[in-house]
Amino acid sequence: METPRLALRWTLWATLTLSGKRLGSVVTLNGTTSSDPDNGPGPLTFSWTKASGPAVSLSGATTAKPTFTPTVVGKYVFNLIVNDGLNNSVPASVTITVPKLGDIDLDGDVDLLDLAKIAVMANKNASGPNDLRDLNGDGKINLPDLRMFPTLCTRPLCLPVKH
Ligand SMILES: [Ca+2]
Ligand SMILES: [Ca+2]
Ligand SMILES: [Ca+2]
Repeated sequence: METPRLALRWTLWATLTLSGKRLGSVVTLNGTTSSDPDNGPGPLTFSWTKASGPAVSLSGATTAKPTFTPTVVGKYVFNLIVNDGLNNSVPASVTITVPKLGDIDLDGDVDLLDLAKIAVMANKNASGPNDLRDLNGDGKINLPDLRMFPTLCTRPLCLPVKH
């Protein structure tokens, strides 16, 4: 009895050094690199479940690429099991970090260090719908995002915690 091999990979945006996903944007999970060494007896089927994290509705939980829209800050952990018509794979797990809107460096605070990371990208296109630096989610990193920033600061005067 062999077990289907399974691989998870991040979507397009995984190559970013920014590992978080933007609050309020659709996140796509991707199980398409899962494989079965002998391609049978049946085509691979997919079963995603949420292992931990805030309540969320996963759309397409039996497809290769389900989606969800995080509306709450937190870490979302999903498990994927594939089945080849006979056997289940071992579960693979993926963690999606969704920081506060404006927390670009993922340290839990929204402060001037985060603003600096947005400012250096000013007038560029966002890397995709999950780009943390596109605060208003319009696909561009520009003045409206910089204007929005002060409303998001979690620190007095937006000043970082001194280390
Ligand atoms: Ca097989
Ligand atoms: Ca931060
Ligand atoms: Ca924007």
